[in-house]
Amino acid sequence: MNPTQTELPFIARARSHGARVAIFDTNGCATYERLLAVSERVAARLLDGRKDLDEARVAFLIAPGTAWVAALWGIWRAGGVAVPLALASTRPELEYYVSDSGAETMLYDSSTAAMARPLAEALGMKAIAYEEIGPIAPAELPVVSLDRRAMIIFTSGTTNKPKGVVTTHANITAQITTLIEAWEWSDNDRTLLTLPLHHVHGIINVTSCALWAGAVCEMMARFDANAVWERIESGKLTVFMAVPTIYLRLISSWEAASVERRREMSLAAGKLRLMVSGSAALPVPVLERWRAIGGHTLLERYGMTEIGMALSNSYGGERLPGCVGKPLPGVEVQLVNEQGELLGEGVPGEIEVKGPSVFREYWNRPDATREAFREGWFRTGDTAVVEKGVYRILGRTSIDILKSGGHKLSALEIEEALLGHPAIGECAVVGIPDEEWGQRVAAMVVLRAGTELELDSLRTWARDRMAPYKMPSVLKVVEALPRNAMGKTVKSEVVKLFS
Ligand code: MLC
Ligand code: AMP
Repeated sequence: MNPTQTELPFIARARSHGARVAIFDTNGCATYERLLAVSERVAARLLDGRKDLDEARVAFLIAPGTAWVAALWGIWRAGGVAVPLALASTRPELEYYVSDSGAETMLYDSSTAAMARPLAEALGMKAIAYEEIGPIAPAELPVVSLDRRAMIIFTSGTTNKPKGVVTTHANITAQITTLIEAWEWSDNDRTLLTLPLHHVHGIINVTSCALWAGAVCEMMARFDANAVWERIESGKLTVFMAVPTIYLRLISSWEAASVERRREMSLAAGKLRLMVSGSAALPVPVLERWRAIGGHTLLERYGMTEIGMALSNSYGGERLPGCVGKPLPGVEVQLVNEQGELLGEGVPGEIEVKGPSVFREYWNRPDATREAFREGWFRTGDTAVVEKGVYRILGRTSIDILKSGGHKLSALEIEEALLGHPAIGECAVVGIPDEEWGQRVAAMVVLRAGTELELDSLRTWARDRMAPYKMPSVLKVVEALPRNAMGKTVKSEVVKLFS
């Protein structure tokens, strides 16, 4: 902690950007001054006479836009820990996030009130509607040191319940500043957020980097390929970041346009200074197609909720297709074998990461936190190989972790939910390779005697129980799951049976 620090660095940055426009959303624009004023109001409302929230958790379910940023900043300025919730989550999922994080307050907006307010009431939380936070007597805001907890983002893993990843203000500052330096963000930039705001990709890489730099961040309520092309064609954007599925959607939209319009679209895309892909492997054919259409070799980088971004292709130099480049400034990366021994070039191993951007802990899970580190290095569970100093991701060490449309999913979590279906006696969930989604969620099930199950009815049943991206989109009913001599399901066999 810097002993002379009186306010968090992002606040000092925002002050220096003053009257510049920070955000464009569906309601109009907001300057940095306005963001500061509104977030101060949110902080005062949350404090409600207290001097400091002292790391109390505040969950918020708010659509992307000025309100979302003001909520995040307000929570931070009041000394709270922000728990951003996913708009796509179902009620049982939200209940879990709120209960597990021990959030005392729920902030929501008019678009989420129908879900958020009854949930908060049922759980005995304080519920605050963003629109109802009116002018309020200015409160003295606490001094929040950088080593304090700032945010909990839930991530699915090798357990059947998601874990809360806790980052401090220092972690978040490091996650932002490494990207500002590597990708040369400046106040001349203008970006477009199309990603959900419950993952680091949208929260850190797009929104927080833009606002740190004094850039303009346009925020869309949700991804829409045609609307993104319109913004690209406006000629105003300089930076765009997305997951591979989004680039595929943009390619389809381009292909559906007239020859004349395509020319304009391509010309406009070529004017951006930086286009980045991440959160899942970017297939080389997609990179090549985008190069032909958009005139960019997409900059692919590698990251994770627990560490922010770790590896990145070069901004100014050569970008190698199928590779994720080298460690970002301030991030240490190494490859090790199962015994934790360091590996040399050309030998595949697990990626371990160290540095100020690495998270502090899994919320309330000291054992999981301990297991996630080896001698101070965070064990990512991803396998890679280094060739001429450049990293190439080979996959995950656990078959139970899936990536679909850029969302990390736990097969175990989905299996647990599916076992609640009256017709399902046993099930195995796997990810099967898919051009559009990277992986598709596939469920193999053994039915209870006398029952039947179709994919459509399973998805209808699942709608109230899991977010759309977790729902199986492939179903196979079998007499028995492939099992080994110990009776354990052999997931690799399950995958083969789907192909
Ligand atoms: C949605 N659908 C899927 C699906 N997701 N089908 C199969 N697999 C999936 N994964 C279906 C829905 O059920 C629905 O079907 C239809 O597609 C439209 O659903 P939607 O919810 O409207 O989806 P859409 O808006 O099209 O979403 C696609 C997307 C979204 C790519 C925009 O998935 C997305 O925003 N992904 C980004 C996630 C992200 O930010 N990841 C970063 C993690 S951080 P029907 O039949 O009902 O019409 C991280 C660290 C790092 O990874 O390195 O960055
Ligand atoms: P999340 O836990 O949602 O933050 O997802 C992080 C995971 O996404 C990593 O552990 C990787 O498995 C995957 N990932 C992120 N970027 C890439 C990439 N460029 N290539 C392949 N996998 C990636």
